[in-house]
Parts: sequence; C-alpha cells; structure tokens
Amino acid sequence: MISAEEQKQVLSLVRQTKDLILKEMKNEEVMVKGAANYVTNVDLAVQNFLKEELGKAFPDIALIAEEKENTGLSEEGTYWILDPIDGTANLILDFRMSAVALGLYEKGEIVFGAVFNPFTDELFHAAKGEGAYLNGNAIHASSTEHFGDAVISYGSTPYTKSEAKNLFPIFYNIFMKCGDFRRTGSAELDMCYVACGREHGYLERDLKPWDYSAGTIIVREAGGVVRTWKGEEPTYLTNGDILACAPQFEEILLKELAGEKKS
Ligand code: LIP
Repeated sequence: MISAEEQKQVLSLVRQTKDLILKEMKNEEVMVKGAANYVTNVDLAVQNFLKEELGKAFPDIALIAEEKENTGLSEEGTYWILDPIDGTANLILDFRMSAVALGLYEKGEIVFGAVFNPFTDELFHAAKGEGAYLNGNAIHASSTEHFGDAVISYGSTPYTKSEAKNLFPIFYNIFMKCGDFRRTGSAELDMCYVACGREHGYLERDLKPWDYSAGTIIVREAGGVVRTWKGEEPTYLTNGDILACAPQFEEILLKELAGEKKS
C-alpha cells in the first residue's frame, strides 16, 4: 500500500494531466484501433507522462495501461492500472465526459484509485479502509430505497456488437423496473457517479481492467457494491462483466443479469 504522503503525490500527478490534455487537444490526431474504438495523441501523451513520473516515484511498481502491451502479469504482483483517457470517443466529440483513471493493484485487490475528469475538475479518489472522496470531500452511495426511483447507467459494449441482441433485452427488463437510464460513455466516471449517489447502478459487459479498477475501490469505500454479473469478485487483470451499485439494489440487479440469454 502507499502512504498518505505518497497518495497526495499521486493525486497531484493526476491533476497535472489537465494542462497536458488541453494542450494536446489543440492538435488532436485520431487513430482507429477497431470498430468504434479509437486512440488519440491525448491518450498517448497522458500515458507517457504518468508512466515516466510514476516510474521515477515508484520504481518497484510496474504499469499496466490501455495503450501498451501488458504481458507476463502475475496475480501476486503489484501494478498501477492506468486508463490515460477513459471515454476516448467522448473526448473526440468534445462531450466532456472523459477521465484519467489510475488504480493500484496489490495481490488480487485494488487498494487505491483515482479518477479525474479534467473538464469538470472533479477528482475522485479512495484508499482501502480510508473512505472515498470527491475533491477532498467524503462521498457515499445513495440510500434511495425504491428501485422504481433508481437511475441506472448502462454500457453498450460498442466494440463487440455481436452480443447486443442478447444484451438489450436485459436492459429492457431493467428499464421497465427502474426509474430511468443513463449512458455516459465512461465506465470509470459511471462508477464514481454510483459512489457519490448521482447514479444508483452501472453495468457493462466485457470491460478491460483499466475501465473498472480505479472505480472499484472508490465505489466500495463509498459503501457501494462491485461484482461481476455472476455476483463474483472481479479479477482486475482480465476483462470483466461489471456491476456497480448501491447495496440495496445488488440483489435485484444480479437477478436481472442472471436472466441474460447467451448466443
Ligand atoms: C470506454 C468505456 C465505456 C465503454 C467503451 C470503452 P475507453 O473506455 O469507458 O464505458 O462503453 O466501450 O470501453 O475505450 O474510452 O477507455
């Protein structure tokens, strides 16, 4: 685990990415990685900056990141898990729902996480056993009682549309029971919005480790729940079907997700 002083150092590095992001956005270059899947010079600049600075400050902690090869991983290892820009498609559209997401993985669990939206200047963070915070103020998952009042955010897994015909019937069933839906386009911000009560649940299939690691500790330290769609513990080193929600809605959401038919 990292000390309180080291956490401050990491949070300062994450905040420093704002100027770099705004500078790089002025000469934006978009590269296509696959269907609806992009990377920009902004993602690469943020990743290179944090790789260098974290490498200097924590030479013993290896880096797992979206825009690099990540091989030879061990469950017993200690890793930074970085999404330099979560919500790249949003960044390209200037939708302003994108975040730098950094988690610290230690022997099978996430012990520290930071998610920073440079467009709203909102920095969410949490450390194991120390609570969750938004810009330094404690946050908590919602205590809304009735699922009929719940706002649920879903992720459409746009990179693998083959599953959509099995996915959207599940979303339909949940929509008919909850209050309303949201689709933000940033998994990590969705999880932070569950942590601070702006949403009551978030679910998406086939998320990569950097799309859900940092958000997991923030939701849990805010009193929320994070599970796989089967109700198990995510692995953080592999893709996962992720559910994050206020604890009172875990049972109904897992029941609905268990109903998904596979092709
Ligand atoms: C994105 C997630 C989003 C999901 C997209 C993509 P990226 O992450 O935040 O929830 O729907 O498929 O995974 O690729 O912008 O880092």
